[in-house]
Amino acid sequence: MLIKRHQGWEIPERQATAESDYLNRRALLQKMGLGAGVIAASTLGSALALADDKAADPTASLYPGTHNDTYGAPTPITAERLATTYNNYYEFGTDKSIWRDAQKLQIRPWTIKVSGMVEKPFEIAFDDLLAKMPLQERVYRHRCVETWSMIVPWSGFPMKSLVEFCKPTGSAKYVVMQTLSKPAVMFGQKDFLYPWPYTEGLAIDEATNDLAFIATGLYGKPIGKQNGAPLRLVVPWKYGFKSVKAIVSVEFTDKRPVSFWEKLQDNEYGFWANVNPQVPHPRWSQATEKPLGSDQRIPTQIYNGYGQFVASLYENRKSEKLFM
Ligand SMILES: Nc1nc2c(c(=O)[nH]1)N[C@H]1C(S)=C(S)[C@@H](COP(=O)(O)O)O[C@H]1N2
Ligand SMILES: [Mo]
Repeated sequence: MLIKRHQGWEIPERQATAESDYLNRRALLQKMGLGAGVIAASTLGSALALADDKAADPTASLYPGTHNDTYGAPTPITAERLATTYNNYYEFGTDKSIWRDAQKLQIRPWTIKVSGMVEKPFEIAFDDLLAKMPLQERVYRHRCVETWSMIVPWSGFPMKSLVEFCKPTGSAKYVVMQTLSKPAVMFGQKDFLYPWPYTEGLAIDEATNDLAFIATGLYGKPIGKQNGAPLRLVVPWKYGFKSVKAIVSVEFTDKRPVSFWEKLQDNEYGFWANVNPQVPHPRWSQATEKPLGSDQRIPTQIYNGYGQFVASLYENRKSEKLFM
């Protein structure tokens, strides 16, 4: 199958950070004669696998998917090495260097359970779901509530495609997603001070906003375990903790869920958690952020720069704590 690669995320050379592994890989592929605008997806997949010297993934040839730059082409793209070795994933520990431990997680077979207010509850294997979804690549900003940020090329499908596939009934108002429970591997889950499993939710109109995304890939490949394989939420206008990893449950309900961090500390981490530089965290300012790999802080933007796409969701919710 031939696909046209727009490569919209590729940034002008002058903006590229020298250490960007992703761009270096492009250069390598070009040297191998694979850098033309139109190349076979399967060839790209195997070339990337080769270049990465990683074990084969049965879905590798699907990536990166059709490039979609409806939501812009933010730059500079964070070095792949940084985005895949500096992570938040409390199931594997409370520091940032969990990437090695996360490799122990088994992601096949992987079943997603769809329940609650749906026409008919069902379970589906991850690979079957992936085969039914329209695979795209989008470059998004990511802003952690701790004030670090990154810009990465996710691959995956719109959350709204997943919602439509689940067939929620008219009474469903929220969608709740949960991470796998596996304390033997996710040893952080043995710590009973945390309300495991990690739970997050969105209002249905947020989940069906086209910006909300389910990532199954990153940097043109299947997403790594440390970043939430095999599938994780990406809601770039909200603080990063909303973007739940390693999803095994999707439930539709008319009751607003209480999410993981909200249960722990509701005065610091709310349900809506939209990015706003004007609303400080109780213990620190949110006015600026530090891009991974940079030693200079930059101003943070309202809705993390995505206001034109999502601000209207909150017009009738002004009485809520929208920004914490
Ligand atoms: N299951 C689970 N999902 C999670 C987290 C977590 O600890 N566990 N951390 C969140 C936070 S705080 C952030 S900033 C992002 C980090 O994603 P990344 O490691 O891919 O950058 O994942 C979010 N999703
Ligand atoms: Mo975060």
